[in-house]
Amino acid sequence: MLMNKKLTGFICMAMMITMALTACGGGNNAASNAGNKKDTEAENTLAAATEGPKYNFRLAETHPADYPTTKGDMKFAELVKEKSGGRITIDVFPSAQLGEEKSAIEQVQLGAIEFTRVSSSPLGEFNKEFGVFSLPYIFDNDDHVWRFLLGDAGNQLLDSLSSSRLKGLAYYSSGSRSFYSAKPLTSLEDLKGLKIRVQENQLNIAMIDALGASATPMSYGEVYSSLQTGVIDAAENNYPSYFSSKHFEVAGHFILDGHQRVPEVLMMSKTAWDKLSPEDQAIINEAALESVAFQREEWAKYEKESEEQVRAAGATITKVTDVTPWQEAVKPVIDANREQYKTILDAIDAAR
Ligand code: GTR
Repeated sequence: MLMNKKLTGFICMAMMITMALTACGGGNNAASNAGNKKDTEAENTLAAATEGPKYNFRLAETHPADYPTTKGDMKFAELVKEKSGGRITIDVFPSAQLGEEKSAIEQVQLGAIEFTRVSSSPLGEFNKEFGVFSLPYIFDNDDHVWRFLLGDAGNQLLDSLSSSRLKGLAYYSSGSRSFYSAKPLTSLEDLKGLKIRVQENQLNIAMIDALGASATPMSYGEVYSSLQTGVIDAAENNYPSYFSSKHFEVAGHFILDGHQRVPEVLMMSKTAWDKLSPEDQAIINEAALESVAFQREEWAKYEKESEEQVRAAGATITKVTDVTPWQEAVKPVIDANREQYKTILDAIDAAR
């Protein structure tokens, strides 16, 4: 960060000199001298980034290559390569090739894999603070989530990952999660007694219990066959995952209650991070943050497209018009955890 600020400062200064000389009628020579200086500074930036050790890192991703989180990862890798003058490369491994999320987090903690993009929900088992996102109905909408994530509390939360041997880099969009099943789902009552797959986080079990169903935590990759063979009756996710994983083929009833908004997290192994120079850390950090806007755009497009696709495929979609009974049913889960998450919940309320 320091180096880049300094160099960006030089470039700005060079640009100001150019503008000032031109405005004062400094003539072509003066302007082009300043222009030369600017070119030299820019070359220096690149030279400084290009010098130093070479790295080839790996990034573990659960989703396939065309999914918005994977596209975000790839944008991140591209920016890192560019900013380091090709010195730091990151190979993105999509479709859980390096393991399901829980295992990816463990490997990143150990430094066996340098990067991963995972959901906050399984991450909550490695860093309690992240459990907050598994509490149901705490956000009103996507804007509310992003106001929180981009504020101080969201940043502190990312920083808190260092105590879990992880370096949090950025959040990505993940919309809201709702239930789906092969059985008709048109009201809260329909969930009663169902075996519902949840992400691997204890709070999800409490939430499903409170809704009168029984929770089966399992990894994402197992859900399709478990729905197909009847090991579970239902699952829950956002439109993009419901579509991309083809769960809609084996669970064609989707009820939009939007119980959770669980952001995605891009992170690095703390062990690998600590070995980097401050300049390289700055490159990684900047690239991660710059990739967010791109991921959010890709998300918005894909969310719309996946809704259209599952509707076209004949899925039955029910919108919950009054979410109050759902919120009341899960209130005991919030009450039981309010104290533990008080500071973060207050920050979430303040971002409302
Ligand atoms: C998706 C998320 C994945 C994974 C999956 C799941 O929304 O993007 O990282 O956590 O949910 O339900 O396991």
